[in-house]
Amino acid sequence: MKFIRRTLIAGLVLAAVAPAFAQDIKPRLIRFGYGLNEQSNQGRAVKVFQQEVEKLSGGKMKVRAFGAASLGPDVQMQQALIGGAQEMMVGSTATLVGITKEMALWDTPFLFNNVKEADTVLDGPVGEKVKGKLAEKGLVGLVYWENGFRNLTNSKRSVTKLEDLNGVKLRVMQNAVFLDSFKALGANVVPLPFPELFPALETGAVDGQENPYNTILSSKFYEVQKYLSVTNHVYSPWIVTVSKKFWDGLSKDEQKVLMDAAKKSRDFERKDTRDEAAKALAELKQKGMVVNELSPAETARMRDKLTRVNATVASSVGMDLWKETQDELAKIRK
Ligand code: TF8
Repeated sequence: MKFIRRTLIAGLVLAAVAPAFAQDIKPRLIRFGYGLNEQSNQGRAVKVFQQEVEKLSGGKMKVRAFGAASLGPDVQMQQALIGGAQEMMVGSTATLVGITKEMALWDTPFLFNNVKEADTVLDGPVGEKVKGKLAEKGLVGLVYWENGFRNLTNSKRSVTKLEDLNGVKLRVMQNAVFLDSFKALGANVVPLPFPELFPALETGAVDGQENPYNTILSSKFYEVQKYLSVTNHVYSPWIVTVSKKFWDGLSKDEQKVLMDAAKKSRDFERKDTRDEAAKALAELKQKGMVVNELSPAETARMRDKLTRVNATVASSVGMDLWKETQDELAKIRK
C-alpha cells in the first residue's frame, strides 16, 4: 500500500514536470522587435507572448522585447530577420509589400466591414495563403494581430468632405496602395516610416496621418493633431513573423512553443485592442481632439474614389487570390 502510494505520488510529480523534460527544447534567446511603445496594445500583447513562451518552454526559451522601434522601423527589422540578425518582430503587413506583393491585399480600402470579417478571412485559407508566401522570402508568418480600422487626423481642419483634404500634407505608410489611395482623395502624400511620424507632425513637416484610435492614443498624436475624422477607410492587420533562418534551426517542439504562444497572444491582442478602441474615442475627445463623422453621402464619395485602387491591388496580388477573397467575403455576408 505504502509502496503503491509512493509510486503514485512519484508518478504524479513526474507527470507534472514531464512535458518540459520530454520536449526537445534548448535554451534560446529570441530578440523580438516592435514599433509602438510598451504602453500600447502592441506592447501589451508582446508581453503576453513573452510570458507564454517562457511558460510553455519551462523557462528555457526567453524572449527579449525591444519596443518603440529601438531595433529600427518595420522595413529594417524585416531585413534583419531575413538575414538572421534578429529572430522575431511584429509589424504592419503594409510594410511587407515590398517583400511579398500578396500582402497588398490587406491594403484594399474598405475590404472588411467589421472585425468578424477580418478575423474570418485572415485566419482562414486566404490569410494562410498570403502568410505562406513569406517563406519564399526568408520569413515565417505565425499569426495576424489587429492594428485596426484606420481613421484620419490632421492639424488643419475638420475633414467633413473630400475637398477638405486638398493640400493637406498627409503621412502615409511606405506602401503603394496607401500612396495611390490618398492621392486619389486629393491629399499631398508623404510616405514616412512610423518612427519619423510624431516628429514630422510636431514640426509641421506633415499636417496629418491615419491610424487606428488605439495608436492615436498610445503614440500621443492628440498632442500634435487637433482634428479626427471617423473614416474607417481600411482595416490594418499586424503580423507576427520569425526569421526563417532561425525557425529552420528549431526543433518541432520549439516551433510549437512559438506557434502556441503566438496564437495565445493573438487572442489576447484582438480582445484587448477592441476593448481599448471602444473607449479610445471618448478619451481622445477628452484630450481635446475635435471629432467628426462623415455624412453617408460623403462616405460614398470617398468610397467611390478609393475603390478605384481595387484594380491595382487585384493585379498586384493576382486575379485568383482577389477572386477567392471576394468569394469568401460574399459567403460571410450571406
Ligand atoms: C503605421 C502603422 C504602425 C505599425 C506599427 C509600428 O502607421 O499603422 O502603427 O506599423 O507596427 O506605420
